[in-house]
This record gives sequence, C-alpha cells and structure tokens, in this order.
Amino acid sequence: MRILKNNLFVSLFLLVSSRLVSGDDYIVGTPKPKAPSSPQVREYNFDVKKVTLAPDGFSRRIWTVNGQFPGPPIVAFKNDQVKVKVTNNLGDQETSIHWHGIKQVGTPWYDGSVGVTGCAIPNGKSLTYDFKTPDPGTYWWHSHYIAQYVDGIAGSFIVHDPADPYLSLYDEEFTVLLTDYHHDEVSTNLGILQLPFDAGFREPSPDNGLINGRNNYNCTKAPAGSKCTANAGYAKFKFQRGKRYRLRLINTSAQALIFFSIDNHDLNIIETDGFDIKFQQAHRVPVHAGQRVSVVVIANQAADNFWMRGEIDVQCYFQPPVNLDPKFNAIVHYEGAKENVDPTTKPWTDALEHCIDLNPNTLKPLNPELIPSPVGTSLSLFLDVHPDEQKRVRFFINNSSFVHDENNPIINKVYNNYNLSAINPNQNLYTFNKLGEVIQVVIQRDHPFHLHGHNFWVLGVGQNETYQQGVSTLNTVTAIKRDTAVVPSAGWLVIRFVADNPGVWMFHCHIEWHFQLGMSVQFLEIPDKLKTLSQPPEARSLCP
Ligand SMILES: *[C@@H]1O[C@H](CO)[C@@H](O)[C@H](O)[C@H]1NC(C)=O
Ligand SMILES: *[C@@H]1O[C@H](CO)[C@@H](O)[C@H](O)[C@H]1NC(C)=O
Ligand SMILES: *[C@@H]1O[C@H](CO)[C@@H](O)[C@H](O)[C@H]1NC(C)=O
Ligand SMILES: *[C@@H]1O[C@H](CO)[C@@H](O)[C@H](O)[C@H]1NC(C)=O
Ligand SMILES: *[C@@H]1O[C@H](CO)[C@@H](O)[C@H](O)[C@H]1NC(C)=O
Ligand SMILES: *[C@@H]1O[C@H](CO)[C@@H](O)[C@H](O)[C@H]1NC(C)=O
Ligand SMILES: [Cu+2]
Repeated sequence: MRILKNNLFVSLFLLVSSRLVSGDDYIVGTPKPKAPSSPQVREYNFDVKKVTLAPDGFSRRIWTVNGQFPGPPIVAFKNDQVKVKVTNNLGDQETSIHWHGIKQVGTPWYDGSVGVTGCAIPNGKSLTYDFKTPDPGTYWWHSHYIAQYVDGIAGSFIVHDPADPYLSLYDEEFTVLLTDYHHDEVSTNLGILQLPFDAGFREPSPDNGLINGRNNYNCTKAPAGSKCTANAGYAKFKFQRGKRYRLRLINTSAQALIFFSIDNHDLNIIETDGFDIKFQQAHRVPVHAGQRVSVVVIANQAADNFWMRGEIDVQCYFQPPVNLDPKFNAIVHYEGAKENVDPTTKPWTDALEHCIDLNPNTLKPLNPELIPSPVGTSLSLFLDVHPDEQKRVRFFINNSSFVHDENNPIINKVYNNYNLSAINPNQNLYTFNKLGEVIQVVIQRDHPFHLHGHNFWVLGVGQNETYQQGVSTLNTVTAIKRDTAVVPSAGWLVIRFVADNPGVWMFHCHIEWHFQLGMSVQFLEIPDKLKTLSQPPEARSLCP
C-alpha cells in the first residue's frame, strides 16, 4: 500500500515538475527496495533530444534524455543485467553515454568513451548498451562526448545490494544531484576554450548551482533578450521526524568542487564512489566533479524547514568565476512544518580546506582489503597546462595532450592487429600486458582524476610538496577506494589497482574543460585477453 502510494506520488511529481512555481511538490524518500530473488534484466529507453526548459527560471535549450532534466535515474540490484537503448535524436550531433563507475568487466565496448572504447552514435541511430552491475553503490551516467553532459545529459545510477552492511542504519533514501550550471550552451564555452591565453581564454564561469535540477536565479543578471522567470523554486526534500535517511550525493559538475551541508544536521559518511566507509561524522562534505558520497542523516530536529546547501569552491578556478553566487540551496522540509516558507536556519561554520578531497587518511574502509603488492608497473605522470604551437591552450600529461581518434578507437586497433608501437604519441597510450599485475600511478599537480574500468586504492595525497617529500606517508594497509580522486594543488596523489579487466580504460581529469583540452591518458589492459572477447557487431558498426 505504502509503495503504491509513493509510486503514485512520484509519477504525479514527474508530471508537474516542469511547472515553474510548484510549492507543494516534495521529493519523498524512497523506501528500501525489495531485493529480487534472482538477477533481473532492467531495460531502459533513452531518447536523446534537445528540449527548451527553465530549471532555474532561465530558459535555454537543454540536451536531455526523454525530455527530462536531470535525466531518468537507473536503478538496479547487484548482478542485474542493464540494457539501455540509446537513440540519438539530437539532430546535428553524435552522442555516447558513459556509465561512470561501472567497471564493464567483459563488455569494454559499452564504456562509452568515444575514440577509446568505441565510436559515437550518429544522428538517428541507436545503440543498446548491455552490461552487468556486479558492484553495488552510487554511480551516475553521462554523455562522454564533446562535453554534452554540461548541456544536460546526465543522471543517477544506483546499484542496490541486498546485503548492504548499512541497510539497518537507514529507513529511506534520497538521491541528491549537485551541479554547477551554465546558461550558455557548451558550444559557446568550447569556443572560448579554443582562444589563446592572451586573447580571451578562460574557464567557463557557471551561472548557478542546482540541486536535483532546481534553484532560484536572480533574473536581473540575465542578458537582455533572454527569457527568465524569478523564483523558479527549490528542490524540497520531505523528512519525517525520527526517520534516518541515506543521501546519495552525486557531483555532476563540469568543474565546481562543491561543499555540501544541511543546517543543524550531522552527515555520517558511509560510502565513497561505491566503497563502504566506516561511519564518519562531518558537517560539511566536499564532493568534487564526478565523485559520489553517501551520508546518513537522522531527522532528529523539531519539525521545521532547513537549508540544504551547496557551495561552489571558487578558489579552484584559474580565474574566479564572474557573476556567480557560489551558494545554492534546496530545502529540507519536516512533515508538519510550515509550508511555502524559506528556512531561517544558519549554516555550519566548519572551515574546509579548498580544492581537496575529504582526507583519505581520516576515512577508513568498513571492510579493509588486503592491498596487493609488490608493484609491477609504476607510472609517474606530471600534469601541466601551456599553449601549443598554435598558441591555443592545451592540458598535458607528461607533456603530451590527448587527441581522440574518433573514428578509429584503440579498441578497434587492437582487434585489427594494428601495430601499437607505431601509434601517434598523442594517443597517450600505456599498455599493461600481464594479467593480475599491480599498477601504481603517481600523479603530480592539481586536478580531479577519474579511472574507467576500475576503482583504485587511494594510498596517499600531499599538498604543497613533492611526492618524494611525502612518500613515507603512503597508507598501504587501510586505504579507501574511489574511482575519482583529487590531486591537491602543488601536490601529489598515489593510487593503486590491479590489471584484471581486459579493455581500454581512460584515466582523465574530470573537469570537463580540461578533459576536452587533452588531459587524458588511456590504459590498454591485457590486449591478448581483450582480443578473445568478442566485440558485438552493433557496437562496431557505429564506426565508419
Ligand atoms: C539581483 O541582482 C541585482 C544586480 O546584481 C542586485 O542589485 C539585486 O540586489 C539582486 N537581487 C536579489 C534578490 O538578490
Ligand atoms: C563537484 O565537483 C566540482 C568539480 O570538481 C567541484 O568544483 C564541486 O565543488 C563539487 N561539488 C560538490 C558538492 O562537492
Ligand atoms: C613522466 O615524466 C617524468 C618527469 O620527466 C618522468 O620521470 C616519468 O618517468 C614520465 N612518466 C612516464 C610514464 O613516462
Ligand atoms: C614538451 O614538448 C614540446 C613540444 O614537443 C617540447 O618543445 C618541450 O621541450 C617539451 N617539454 C618538456 C619539459 O619535455
Ligand atoms: C611496429 O612499429 C614500430 C615503430 O614504428 C616498428 O619499429 C616495428 O618494426 C613495427 N612492427 C611491425 C611488425 O611492423
Ligand atoms: C599550500 O600553499 C598555498 C599557497 O601558498 C596556501 O594557501 C595553502 O594554505 C597551503 N596548504 C597547505 C596544506 O600547506
Ligand atoms: Cu583538470
């Protein structure tokens, strides 16, 4: 009965959520879903198309899936099979979807990295991505093509675990999508990124921040001629006093590092990127682009309204964003509290360090794993930004800026027995041939890095020091795992993983603009084994 009621409520919510002022719409907690007795096939249809919407009151074209922004959530259980038929109806652009954090063991061609694991889906064409979800956790999906996710193609991807060790610690859950938000279309911003340093290059400034696709915007700041309606409304999360909620925070930003908090409420961290963490209390949590953190929040306050806050860390930009109010909000509304009033609560004042993750050394794994050694291959990568010969700004890894070979991805080169020793150096290709080899990567200097096909142990980070100065602090016993981690400014990050997933996996900066300008390498893992996996003709036929 209860589930039926919630479903009804949810469909009603979806029906009316495009209304601009919708004071009565609350996002209600999702009860813990019942685990199926056997793995299920979960099918989705994604119709990718442009639709004019006004999430924060400012009207613009948004690149959507099924007309929704944020996109439709994918929900599965551990070991399910997920099939998503993606049809490209953008009209004038190709597209490709990446399932961020899903390891694609045995199905590397469905990873969605254009020029690496496959080609993009042309206009009017479809591809059915078909893969398993063996690893429970909080993930997301987004376009992995020309920064389209910044124009809107992104959504949550939750994999439930019937044996989740934390199931007894919460009653219901919410997905909380945090993002920086741009009023200009990506094509405009990519144009600015092509300019030389001394001719107007800048990192695009976001105009707003959104929580679950909503926030207000001060329309007096909108350019003349634009369509903008004030007080578009906040996302409102309905709490019941006494209940415990798991909030799955997902940072879908192009660039912004966001500090998340709820006034008067503690956050109890239990998950980083699909990895269970020993309960750790905090008031404010940093979530960098691409990262996910689950927190348990106990509704232990008197019935009232409270601000849920996101704050973009403007110090992490080359030039501070112009015209941006970095603070954005949603509302936590307790059942029984006054309706349609803004909260009057005050923010937590805990200072957080800038442009840096939650300290991985203060987080502990719930179930420590034996971290493998010895290290077989150790890679040292230096990050850098400087102009190329044409004076255009490029981002470099060991002085090499990645260029997508869009129509001939590495995976096809492997299948075609291409001589990889003769590959263009701009492919930034590193090959690991030995199955089970332990790989360690040391990355130096600022930027959040995401590895496809794996999660990795975060052995250590250091700020304002070289790796040599900090190497003695590596944690090789109780390190946590993530799939996206920040290299602190003027510092270093060390990660470790095992080469056990035949495929080609990008390792790239998750600041979308830096990625677009070349900050990526690709790891080719066990090419001999990869050749024994058969690439589906449907995926292959996308390439010209
Ligand atoms: C909106 O922005 C204008 C111009 O920056 C400012 O004068 C005004 O106070 C702002 N209004 C609100 C409600 O913040
Ligand atoms: C999301 O990631 C971006 C980019 O790294 C970061 O600037 C922003 O602060 C993050 N948001 C949250 C809530 O941490
Ligand atoms: C990257 O460059 C550094 C410094 O020149 C060098 O020590 C390192 O070995 C290089 N890494 C790789 C993977 O070639
Ligand atoms: C980086 O590459 C450029 C062009 O290939 C070269 O001129 C420069 O010397 C290289 N820098 C380093 C530090 O290796
Ligand atoms: C592969 O390319 C390398 C570098 O160009 C070359 O030395 C080698 O002879 C090539 N191998 C084959 C089998 O063609
Ligand atoms: C690192 O250096 C910057 C700039 O000098 C400084 O603002 C920051 O506090 C330093 N951080 C640490 C952890 O030393
Ligand atoms: Cu970067």
